[in-house]
Amino acid sequence: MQMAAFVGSAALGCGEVRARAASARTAPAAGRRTSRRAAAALSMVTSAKPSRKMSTETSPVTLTRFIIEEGMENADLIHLKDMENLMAAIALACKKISSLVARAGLSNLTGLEEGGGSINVQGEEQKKLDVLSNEVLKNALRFSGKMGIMASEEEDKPVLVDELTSGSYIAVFDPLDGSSNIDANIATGTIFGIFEDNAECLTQDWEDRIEERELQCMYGTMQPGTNLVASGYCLYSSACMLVLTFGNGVHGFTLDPTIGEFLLTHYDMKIPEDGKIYSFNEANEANWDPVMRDMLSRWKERGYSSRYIGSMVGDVHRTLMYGGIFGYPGDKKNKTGKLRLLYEAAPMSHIIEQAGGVSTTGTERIMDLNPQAVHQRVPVILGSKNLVNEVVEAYKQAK
Ligand code: FBP
Repeated sequence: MQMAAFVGSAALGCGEVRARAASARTAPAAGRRTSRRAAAALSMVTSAKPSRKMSTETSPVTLTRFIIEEGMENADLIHLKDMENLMAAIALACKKISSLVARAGLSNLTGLEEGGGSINVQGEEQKKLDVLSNEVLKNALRFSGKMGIMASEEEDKPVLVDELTSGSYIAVFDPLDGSSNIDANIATGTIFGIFEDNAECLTQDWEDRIEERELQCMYGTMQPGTNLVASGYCLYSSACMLVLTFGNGVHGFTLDPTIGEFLLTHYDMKIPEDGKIYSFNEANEANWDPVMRDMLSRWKERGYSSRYIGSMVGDVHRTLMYGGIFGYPGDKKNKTGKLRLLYEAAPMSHIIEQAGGVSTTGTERIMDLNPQAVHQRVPVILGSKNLVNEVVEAYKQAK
């Protein structure tokens, strides 16, 4: 739900309402009619009864205020108390990464780490901002006092948080998704998921059995999406936006650079059940299986539009807002596709399902998948319920 005022059917932001009110004061009769309505709308915006579901000029709903009130209204969401610190840490890291990304060209932060010599566990050349964003997010989480283990796209294996500042949550994250787009200032993002420690790797006294403990913690990290207690992404684009779920709906917070706060702008986001946009890297089509190739031709026959940024966060965010279908299916070259289950597909599936959409490999619900490795890849097809279910049905028929 966006903060706005309505004149006829047109949604007007504060600025627009003020502008109309000012111009109507000098305009002839017809203008005056609009001014009365615009003025009424303006007073509605400024005098709207503060609600936790809507940020207004006089009552901005910050992320922290939202989590506190969400906790007071939903006693069953037992993790929310801990989420205050955790989300404050993640929000701080995202603000920092947003500013680093925005100033990359000005501060020599574009290009490859060590001129291309730094390769991550996936065999990808790390960008300077991949490495920096990873450090920023790790440190923010480390000092939240809630984190026990962190698994990142940029870390070979899960990182244990030292005793002093550790807690019992597990964070999985892609610190800067879509890094191939950074140097061109195209939308990128951060993806994160939060689990509880279910392998007692953080609670048991391991004495000096370090390796055994590391192994146990590795297991603790590899949990199915259904165990996620919170998931989200932060989009770095024309606006910086944090979209998240605690398992009780999806909410969007836009960074207000004038006060440096994420403010609630999208309460209870719902993905349209249908859509007319497909978002796939069609360059891989020749290697897709017949079901996906047939689906693509069906979408084209129906005159759907193709939109593909090449940053999962950007493509999924648009799909959430407008409806449609996004995917990176498996193909002859990469049987399991490209996207990572633990810190890309599972958190994004949590968000999409909480917004009323569907997320699948084509044959399995992604949230049910038990990761076998931290950097395991998985075919991903997600988005509007009716579009994705049609793909699931097509795979069933193809069996
Ligand atoms: P990283 O940038 O975090 O490695 O993520 C992978 C990614 O960039 C996704 O964001 C995006 O959806 C996909 O790869 C694009 O892949 P391709 O360039 O093969 O279409």
